Amino acid sequence: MKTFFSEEHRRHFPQAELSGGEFVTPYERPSRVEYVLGRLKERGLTDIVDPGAPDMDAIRALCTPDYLEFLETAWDEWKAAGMAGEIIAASFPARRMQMSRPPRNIDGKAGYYALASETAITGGTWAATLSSAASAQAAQAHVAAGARAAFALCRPPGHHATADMYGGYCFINNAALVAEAFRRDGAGRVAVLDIDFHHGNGTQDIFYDRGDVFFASLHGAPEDAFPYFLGFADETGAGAGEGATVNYPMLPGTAYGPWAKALDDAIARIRAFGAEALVVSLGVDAYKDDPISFFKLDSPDFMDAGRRIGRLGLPSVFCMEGGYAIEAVGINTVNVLEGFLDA
Ligand code: FKS
Ligand code: ZN
Repeated sequence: MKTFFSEEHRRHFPQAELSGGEFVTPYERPSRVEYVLGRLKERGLTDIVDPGAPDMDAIRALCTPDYLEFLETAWDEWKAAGMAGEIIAASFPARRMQMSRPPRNIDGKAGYYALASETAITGGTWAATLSSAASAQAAQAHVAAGARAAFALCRPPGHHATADMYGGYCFINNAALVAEAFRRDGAGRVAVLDIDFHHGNGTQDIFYDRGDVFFASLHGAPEDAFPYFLGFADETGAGAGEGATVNYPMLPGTAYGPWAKALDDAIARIRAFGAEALVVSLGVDAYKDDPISFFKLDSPDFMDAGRRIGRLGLPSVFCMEGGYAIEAVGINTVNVLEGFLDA
């Protein structure tokens, strides 16, 4: 399996994440991918290629124009406004406030386009974000050209990003780019399977009313886990998309047994849906020692999960999402890929 990866990810390395009322070194940090690269090499998955430039037309088709302009210009505006630190959103359009008018002020704009305030924007964020999207796009092109599967080692991740919001360490929804690209390349029906510990609210939102893209997510129950306000079991899609969204919220302490049961159910539904291509939002923060999550999966469980996904037999693109137990991120991520290849 080929890996698509860009060194440009390094340009996104904020110093600060707002966590527990203090600024900490972000959990989502550049060293995460070093562990994945190291493990890929250890296991002989050494076909690692640079994706080249992103397909901007596809990115423009996914995101709103004003949101993209914000991402591209936010840092310069922030600096021009004399702000000393990194961009951290602090004011949000909340209940009964106006959501339809982006402010002129850059601090206001940050809040308008953010869905949470843990995620800082810096001078390199836009370049890194585009390189991450490019990896997803190149992985999809490789599979569309006939490969069974590809791994997009995306950083920053994407599954919390909507067409017009960033947050949860995400800026552009890489998995959604891949799903849309499969559709454009002729797949009538595509499925996104999100196994990251956190609900893929961005992906769900993008495809919620669509009958051509199925979305399934296994995650910490919203009552207990970020992003808190989406990912409930009764969210099943709308309009033409009714029945094409399925959520498996699970409680703190959930071990592999019940998690794998949910996975099997999601896989059965993807099969019944008639998907012709699969996108996996591959987060490994369901791991027992992950510092910000509460499931209890162990490393061999990730290989077993990969095997179950592989048995679907679909052309597949894996997009890297979360996972923060630094050394284990490499082992667990590559275990999913190896299980898949072994199915
Ligand atoms: C730490 C609280 C962290 C934000 C969690 C974001 C999770 C991001 C992710 C992604 F895949 F996008 F990276 N709250 N005190 O893992 O879902
Ligand atoms: Zn996550």
